[in-house]
Amino acid sequence: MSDSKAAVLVPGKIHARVLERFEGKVDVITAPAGPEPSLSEEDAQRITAVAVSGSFNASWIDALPKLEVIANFGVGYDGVDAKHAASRGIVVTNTPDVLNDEVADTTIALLIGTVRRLYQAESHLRAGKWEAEGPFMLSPFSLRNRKVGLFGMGRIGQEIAKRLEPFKVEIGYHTRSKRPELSYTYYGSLKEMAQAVDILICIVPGTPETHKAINADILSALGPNGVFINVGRGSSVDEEALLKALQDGTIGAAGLDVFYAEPKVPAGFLSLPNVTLLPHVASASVPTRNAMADLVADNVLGWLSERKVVTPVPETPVKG
Ligand code: NAP
Ligand code: 8YV
Repeated sequence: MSDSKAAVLVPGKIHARVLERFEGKVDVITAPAGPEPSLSEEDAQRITAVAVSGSFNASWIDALPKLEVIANFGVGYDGVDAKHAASRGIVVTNTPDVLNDEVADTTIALLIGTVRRLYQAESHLRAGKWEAEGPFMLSPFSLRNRKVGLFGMGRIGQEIAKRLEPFKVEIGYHTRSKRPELSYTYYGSLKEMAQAVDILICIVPGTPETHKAINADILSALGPNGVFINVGRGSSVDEEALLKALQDGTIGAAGLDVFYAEPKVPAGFLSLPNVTLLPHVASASVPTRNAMADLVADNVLGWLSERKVVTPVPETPVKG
């Protein structure tokens, strides 16, 4: 390794394109991911940038005295301690916007798949049951005459809402601040919205405020015809309460792309007929993940060459 190049730490795995973009421009230092840093003192003293997909906590940040920038692979940066980084003057970046359309498309697919039990219908066909036993059951639910409430109406939430318009459903949302430019119904509280709608889509970031916000009380307000879709973060859901609500008919169905302790999925969900489960794939297409990888590389290389980043997070604002 040449000392003249900047040293960039990649803890754990990252999209291959990030590493391709770094080739010949920086020295990449790899380390096993985990709660505590595992690095030589020599490497720790050299590292000025980090590219991470997953978690980067205060212990890692404090192990790197020369650290200047942390580029997160993903728009949600709940795994990175951005407040701690800000207190040390370290810039944090994420990957907003380039994934909005992909995630919104996947949300609509997950919603319809869940409401109409399409994944279960395909399993029926694949198992030879169509021929052996007859047609798949009628889906208990439909999108017809539905009211949809979005918990979160940011970059992705707005793309989901736009896609819902042609489905002729009523659309509302709950966020902390009303967006007067939007014509959708605003609800001042999550509970009020859960009472008023019968499909609830979660697309808020994972924060202390949204932690387990979807609890037994909210699910009970959503009601027995209610459908819950989560494409935000698993941490926003009390999974025990959700499992119970699906088992005892407190709500009707759920479609989940994200889980509290990924990649672990509570076993109870696997045997339920009224749940559709995806392994966190909302942005997982080759073109969209390439665009996210490019943004990570642009942020790191831009900072190292010109002290400029494309997409800083609000906790660490930097002039582009
Ligand atoms: P964004 O533009 O920052 O929007 C976040 C929205 O959540 C805003 O409308 C915000 O409104 C609202 N919000 C935040 N905290 C809230 C709270 N305590 N109560 C109510 N509303 C709250 O973010 P985005 O780009 O749309 O992404 C949203 C999240 O989606 C990401 O952070 C990530 O966790 C998740 N995501 C998941 C996948 C996946 O693969 N499943 C892919 C991409 C993103 P206010 O600030 O007015 O409250
Ligand atoms: C990615 C995401 O799957 O952008 C996000 O916040 O959750 C997803 O797009 C993830 O960040 C990469 O592993």
